[in-house]
Amino acid sequence: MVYISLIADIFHAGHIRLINEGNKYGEVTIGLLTNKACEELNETPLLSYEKRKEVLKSVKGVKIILEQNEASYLNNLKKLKPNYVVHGDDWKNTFQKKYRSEVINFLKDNRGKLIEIPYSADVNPIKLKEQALKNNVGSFSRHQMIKHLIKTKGIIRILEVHNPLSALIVENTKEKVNDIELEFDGFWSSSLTDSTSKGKPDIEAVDISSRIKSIDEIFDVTTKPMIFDGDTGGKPEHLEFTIKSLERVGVGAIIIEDKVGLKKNSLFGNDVFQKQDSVENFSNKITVAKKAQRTDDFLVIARIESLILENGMEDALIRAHEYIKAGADGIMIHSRVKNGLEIIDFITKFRAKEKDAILVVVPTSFNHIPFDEFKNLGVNIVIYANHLLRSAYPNMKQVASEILINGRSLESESKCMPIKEILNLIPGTK
Ligand code: SPV
Ligand code: MG
Repeated sequence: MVYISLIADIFHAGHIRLINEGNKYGEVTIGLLTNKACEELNETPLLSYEKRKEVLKSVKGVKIILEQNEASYLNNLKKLKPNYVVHGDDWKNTFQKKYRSEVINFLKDNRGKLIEIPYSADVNPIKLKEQALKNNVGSFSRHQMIKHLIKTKGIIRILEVHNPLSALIVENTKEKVNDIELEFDGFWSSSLTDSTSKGKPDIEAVDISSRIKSIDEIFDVTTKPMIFDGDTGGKPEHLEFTIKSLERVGVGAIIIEDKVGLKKNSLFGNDVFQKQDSVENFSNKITVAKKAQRTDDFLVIARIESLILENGMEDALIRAHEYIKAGADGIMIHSRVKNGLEIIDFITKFRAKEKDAILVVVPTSFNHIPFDEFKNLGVNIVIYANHLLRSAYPNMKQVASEILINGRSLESESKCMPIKEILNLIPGTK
């Protein structure tokens, strides 16, 4: 028996070479990685497990396909006791080398052998996948991706965007950390940064048509999914139309907050007058929003302002359970307490009772808490809500001042990207 472990999301010649090699030694069993196992490898397949299996079933030389439910091969190897495992030699020097060592040790103890074939450098699955995403190939389209990503990854990272250029930064930033390629999972359309970039206060003064036009422009040049900051959601009768418009353009989720009257930004706290809605009214708004959506995939997340307005932990927890009862897919809990104890207290108490509801945090004040800690606490979405606008503004302001002070731009050049770079920034400029 020959065991080959595959994700086989985009099936290519490299897979065929592996399977052909396997057939030289015996009958090939494929351990097809489930979405959970893919997540351990930081991979999010475009295609569902069933679709990937369907393709593999028709491939010559594949005898059996079964689930590999973990990134580690050990459970399947113990069950199957194969004589051979076949793999590309690319895993020797990546974070997957620990799985390789496990396989080698197991086979040594069980009189098996690892066959490694040169990795096919002519096929670049990452490039293929990027291309596929750009062309909207795959089982999931943009409006479904927020729900799908939470289901497969457990937790996702979202970064604020306020125009197409900032969205392209979020779209394309990738960093290898401890051998794992990291990127943001999607965009946050922030009411704070969308209105600020338009020179208006964050008081629902930018109307929904303008907000949606901005999203359209962002979606023209990107592929990642978006969560929309819906402020209070307005009147329930109006919210119905907002939800339908958001779904139509391809937004995956809306977050609405339980405030009434003239909405002010939460980070002001009680320095300005802000009032929380009643549980009954806001629950009704949630129910209306859920009824308005046309697809199964759109998420309505209820944002609780009890901690921001110092109405207490008890109030926040009661509201969380009531809002979920009213139909909310999840809760966003906001807090201004810098040391993070309040937010951790809420998360722990909430998760003790609500196992499945989506939980969202916005670590602007408690910004020392790392993503992985939120992951361990059972958070599902971490939104970095305003950082691209806040980081761009100081530099622009300083350059404007310097040009006045110096009567020329020479002194500011080091703060500016080279002209050549900006000319080549956007593909298709030339
Ligand atoms: C936003 O980004 O507009 C938000 C989050 O609503 S916060 O500004 O922290 O209230
Ligand atoms: Mg907002």
